[in-house]
Amino acid sequence: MIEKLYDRILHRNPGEKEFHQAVWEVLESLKPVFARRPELLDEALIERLCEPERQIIFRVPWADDSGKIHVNRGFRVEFNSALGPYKGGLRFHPSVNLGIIKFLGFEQTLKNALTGMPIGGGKGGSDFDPKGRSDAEVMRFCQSFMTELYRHLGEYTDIPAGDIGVGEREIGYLFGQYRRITNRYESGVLTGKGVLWGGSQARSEATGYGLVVFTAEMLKTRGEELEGKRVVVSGSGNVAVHAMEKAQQLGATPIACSDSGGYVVEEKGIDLDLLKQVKLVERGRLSAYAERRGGAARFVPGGRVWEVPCEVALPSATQNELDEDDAVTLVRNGVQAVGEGANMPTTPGGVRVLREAGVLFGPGKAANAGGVATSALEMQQNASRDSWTFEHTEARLTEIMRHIHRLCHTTAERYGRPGDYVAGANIAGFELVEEAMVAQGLV
Ligand code: NDP
Ligand code: 2IT
Repeated sequence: MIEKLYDRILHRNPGEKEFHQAVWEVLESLKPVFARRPELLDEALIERLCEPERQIIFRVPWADDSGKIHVNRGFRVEFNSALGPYKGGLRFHPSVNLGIIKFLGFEQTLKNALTGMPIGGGKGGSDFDPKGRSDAEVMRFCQSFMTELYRHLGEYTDIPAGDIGVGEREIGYLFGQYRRITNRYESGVLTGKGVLWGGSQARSEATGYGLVVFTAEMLKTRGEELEGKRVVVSGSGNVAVHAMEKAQQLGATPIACSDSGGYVVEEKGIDLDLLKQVKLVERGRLSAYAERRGGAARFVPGGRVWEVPCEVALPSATQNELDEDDAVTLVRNGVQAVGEGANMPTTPGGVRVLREAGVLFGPGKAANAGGVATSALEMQQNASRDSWTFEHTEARLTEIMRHIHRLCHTTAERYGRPGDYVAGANIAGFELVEEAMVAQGLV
């Protein structure tokens, strides 16, 4: 039955390979649920869950600094609003297409359910490449993007945030344009804002921090702790840098990270202040970080960061960046835990190798949910016109991550799959969304 269902979804959404992959992983996990509750199939719950409520595709014309005109494509997939308004980030990267946004929106729906916060799932973005563009060009692009998107948004309707290529700078330009068009200071319409103008403390740190809290919770189930462990992270953007920061605070040593040009390894630990300066402030290359560290760091152009031996691996760049061969290398080098900071960074073959080797594996929709959970905390602060301290916000984030860990752990046990966080996350997320959908009639 499940395979037939998957076949129908495949044919209905041709060419969207990342979306197919995300759906298949969830369907596979749900087998024990259908075995216990076959009526779910009659109610076409899966077909409904896999069909976005609304998909918006639009033209984004803009002029570069020399006056040359460019046309990009904008997307917003409003996936599921059973639990709350659509919520999820915007990705600006040349690889963006409908299939990628749909996979992200599908994952987001289940992830947001796991947080226990009242948020539905959505995702958006554009094939715009911000690399090498001036601030003025990025601003004009964001203004053009929002000039179409604003009509679909609202604090009770759809609330975007950042993702790859979208951070506080882009959220600022987008918010400014939304405010001008609507003549409303509607803080709750976007999250990831600057703290001066309605943003939450700890939002930029939240995904990476939450990822490390989740990974530490997994280790605890085996009587292990992060302290003293070597951590390898892929990417060197928002999620990666803050994951390294929290790992270091907890006594671990982040020894390697990467960007699209290669990886850097530094056995004594990455210099996080310099890394932040180079990657987050100057928007430079990791190779420049290594140059500035002199002999202390080694840069490997085009290399796979998973070659670096470690006990904890945190893939935090993009989808399908840790494959079967990488997993074999990690296992051979003695990895104990893998926590996904990115969305779907591990290929199905990679997941299989890690699981068969008994490595603790935290799937993205659970392990990286701290970002969107803190976005929901930002919405709470906006709704009550309040702003919390960093300490209070981080304490809430930590509590939410522990809750998600417990939920995944106990759900996996309840279905006879102890220690299987993939099954736990997919089943727990599905049960929450499904219950809300059924309660609301045929939606
Ligand atoms: P950033 O844009 O801040 O950083 C992305 C990093 O990943 C950069 O180092 C970038 O390298 C690298 N990267 C991106 N695409 C590729 C690619 N195709 N090949 C190789 N390297 C790549 O993004 P974030 O840190 O915000 O996001 C990272 C991941 O985390 C994404 O998968 C995102 O969906 C996920 N995520 C983000 C959340 C958030 O709150 N921001 C929340 C939950 C998940 P380079 O600099 O060379 O481009
Ligand atoms: O993938 C994700 O969870 C995000 N990019 C964050 C979404 C959000 O709305 O904060």
